[in-house]
Amino acid sequence: MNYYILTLFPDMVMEGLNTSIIGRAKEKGLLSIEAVNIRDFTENKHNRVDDYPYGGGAGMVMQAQPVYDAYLHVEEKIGRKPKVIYMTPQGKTFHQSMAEEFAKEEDLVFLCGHYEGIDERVLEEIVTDYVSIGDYVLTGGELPAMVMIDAISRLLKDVLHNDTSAEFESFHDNLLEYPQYSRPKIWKDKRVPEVLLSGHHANIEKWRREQSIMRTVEWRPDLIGKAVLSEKEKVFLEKYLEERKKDLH
Ligand code: 6GU
Repeated sequence: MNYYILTLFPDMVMEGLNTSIIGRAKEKGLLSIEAVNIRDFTENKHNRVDDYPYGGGAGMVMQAQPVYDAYLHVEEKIGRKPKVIYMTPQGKTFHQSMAEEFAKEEDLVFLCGHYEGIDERVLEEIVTDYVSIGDYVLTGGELPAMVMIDAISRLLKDVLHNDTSAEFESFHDNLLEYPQYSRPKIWKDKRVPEVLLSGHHANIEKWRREQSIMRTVEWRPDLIGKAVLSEKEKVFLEKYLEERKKDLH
C-alpha cells in the first residue's frame, strides 16, 4: 500500500505515523507514506495557498491551483488515477467496513484541508471519496487522515504479528471484544475467571463469546441486532436480556 498525503503540515503526519506498528510496517516495506506539501506547488512569490472567499464570509479558502498541482505530482508519479479521499466533517462517517474496502487499494491519496475549506472546483476535479471520522469539528484533515491510515494499515497482510488478530477484534461479527487477563492470577483481591485457567478450549471459547455478547448489549446496544450469532448464542442472548429486564425492575 502506498499512501500519499496532500497537506500543509507534512511533519505532523510523518512524525505521527513513524512510531509503533505503522512505523515498523514502513521499515519492513509493507507500506509507504509520502507527505506532499501543498505549499511547494504555489505559483506566487509569497507561497500563499489561501485567499478570501468569493461572496464574503469568515475565514480563508485554500485555492484550487496548488492543491491540483500537488495531486498531479502524485498522479504522474504512480501513472494512474488513484482514489482521492477528502477529509471533511461533511463526508460519510468512517467505519470498519470502509477501512476494509480501502485496504484493497494499491495507492490512496488523502487530501487534508485547513481554514474554511478548499475551492469546490478542485474537489470536483480530483476527489473520489468524502470521509469524516465522526460528528465533531477538527481544525484540519491531518488527524483524520492519520486515523484512517492506522485503521487501514493494520488490515494489510503481515502488518500485525498474528495474522488472525485483526479479524478477531472488536466489530468482528458486530460484537465487542471479550475481556482479557494476564498474570498474576489474583490482583487487588480480583481473581482471573476460573474458566480461563481450565485449559478447556471449548469452554473458554464459549465463555468469551458470551462475554462479547453481554458487553455488546451493555456498551453498544445499537450493534447487537446486527451481531452474527449461532442458534445457541441467540438463546443465550434472549435469556440474558430477560434476566437483565428483571434486574432493572
Ligand atoms: Cl475528516 N475533518 C475535520 N476538519 N474535522 C473532522 C473530520 C474531518 N472528521 C470529523 N471531524
